[in-house]
Amino acid sequence: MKDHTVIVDRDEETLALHFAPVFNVAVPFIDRHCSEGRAEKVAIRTNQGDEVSYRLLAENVNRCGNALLALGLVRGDRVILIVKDCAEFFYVFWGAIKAGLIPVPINTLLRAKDYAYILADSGCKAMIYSPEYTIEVQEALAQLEPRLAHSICVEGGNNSLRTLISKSSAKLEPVAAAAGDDCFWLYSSGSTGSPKGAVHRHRDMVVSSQFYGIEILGIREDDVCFSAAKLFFAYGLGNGMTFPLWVGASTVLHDGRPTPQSTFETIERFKPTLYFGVPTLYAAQLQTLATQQPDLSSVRLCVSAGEALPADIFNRWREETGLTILDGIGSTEALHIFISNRVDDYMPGSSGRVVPGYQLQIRDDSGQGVPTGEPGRLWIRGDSTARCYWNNPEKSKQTMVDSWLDTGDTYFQDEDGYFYYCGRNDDMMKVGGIWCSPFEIEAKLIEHYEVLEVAVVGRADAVGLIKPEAYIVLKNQPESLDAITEELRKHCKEGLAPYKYPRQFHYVAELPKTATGKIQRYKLRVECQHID
Ligand code: 3UK
Repeated sequence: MKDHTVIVDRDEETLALHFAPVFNVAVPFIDRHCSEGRAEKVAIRTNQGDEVSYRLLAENVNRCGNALLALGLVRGDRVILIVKDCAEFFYVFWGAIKAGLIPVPINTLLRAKDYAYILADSGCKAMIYSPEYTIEVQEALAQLEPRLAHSICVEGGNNSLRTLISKSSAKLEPVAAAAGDDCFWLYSSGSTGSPKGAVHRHRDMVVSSQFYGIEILGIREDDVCFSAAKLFFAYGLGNGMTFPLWVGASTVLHDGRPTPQSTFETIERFKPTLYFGVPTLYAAQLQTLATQQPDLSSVRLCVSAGEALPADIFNRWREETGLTILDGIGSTEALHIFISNRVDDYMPGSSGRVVPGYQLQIRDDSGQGVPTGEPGRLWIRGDSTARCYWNNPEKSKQTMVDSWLDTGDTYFQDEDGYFYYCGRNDDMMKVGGIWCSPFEIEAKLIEHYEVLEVAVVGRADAVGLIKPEAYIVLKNQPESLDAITEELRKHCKEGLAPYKYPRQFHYVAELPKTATGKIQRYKLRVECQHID
């Protein structure tokens, strides 16, 4: 086998991938397309009007890799990306990998405090950021001790990434890596508020592209992908970058907020064939469809993940658009989707069946498999799962056991093999497909001088999607509950990522607690005593 190649063995039942002993994943994802005759094909289109061919992509990946090496970075050094969806995201991500560095894309919706934590935890040597995030980034850098060696803005000025790229050579030899070597990290939120870096290997993106991208989506060279979920999420990274690059297809990037308006406009303008959303966005888009009829005729298939897709949204979307939404569950640790519905085999309200290449087990509290129909904790095994959490042996030991991964989710499987989501095993919730820790929102609210005690829980809205709600014991009876609510909402929005504020505030005389003083959040989900 030649260097950097993958051989796919597929029969009816199983799928096996064989990697060359010398394997840098940037070669099959980026360089291969030029040698396979796709150099002039458009790889990336953006809402800013950019068009990047596979040739230009390969050259700019090399330039970017050279620019990072010229800073003095050495093999294994981490490069943080706080970068919006744009072509430079691709250049930094793949340039780093090709040069033997570890790219670490992070959520661009976070705040200075979160960035400071991740910058310190990762021990990164460089950080690349889009100009939109300058204020939060500078505040994070000011908190860092020792100072970060290199922070580089994508554009503007003589030291911007664009300038560095333009001055660097378009030739770069890939670092000789192995399929099992560390390649990139993705941070996942923890219930106690500190994100954990999931360490992924060179082979992982190949595995998810082949197993989910090709086997489930049937992605082909003539597809055009558009992911409303951003590239910094493992979900968006697969949808909007790795899957299209694996088969030489095209991707459409939008650097703004995904709203019904912006997503419909993007679909009409760029005519994607595969559209990737999250349940809250599908629900909002359905509302818009009541008054507008965007042309969605280019789309052959829709995908949903991040949180469970209610059957009602699936059904109404089909009625309105004629399109099927494939719900599937994935995770940052698994890299992408491992249980999914299929075009010719789906069950509304279910996550579907196992994706080829993965194994699943539903276990009871003692670790034994449960009978069909019984809920239990879902464990998965597959070759795309993270090797460990960076710098966190305790959490790694609990979560990654004998090549199995604990998803933290409760599931049951029915007689026909469909898997049904029953909830998390911790207090974490998904809001708009993004992690939200109740403890983090509580910590913010308790900072406010009028708040004595607080508990935050997730509650399903009218269409069955979870939203955070706060139960608050105030120190003093306020003159106006509306005014205090407005103030608390503002307080949250200023100090937390924008999607993390409570949608409802309930004022209560006391919170339900156990004998040992632990708040009983499950009781709040059921009922509460209002004083308003
Ligand atoms: C929940 C779902 C029910 C579940 C992700 C697709 O969401 C992704 O990764 P995260 O690390 O979160 C993982 C957790 O989110 N979840 C995700 N999808 C579903 N619950 N139905 C679903 N369809 O709790 C899971 O453990 O943010 C999704 C691809 C890659 C991903 N990283």
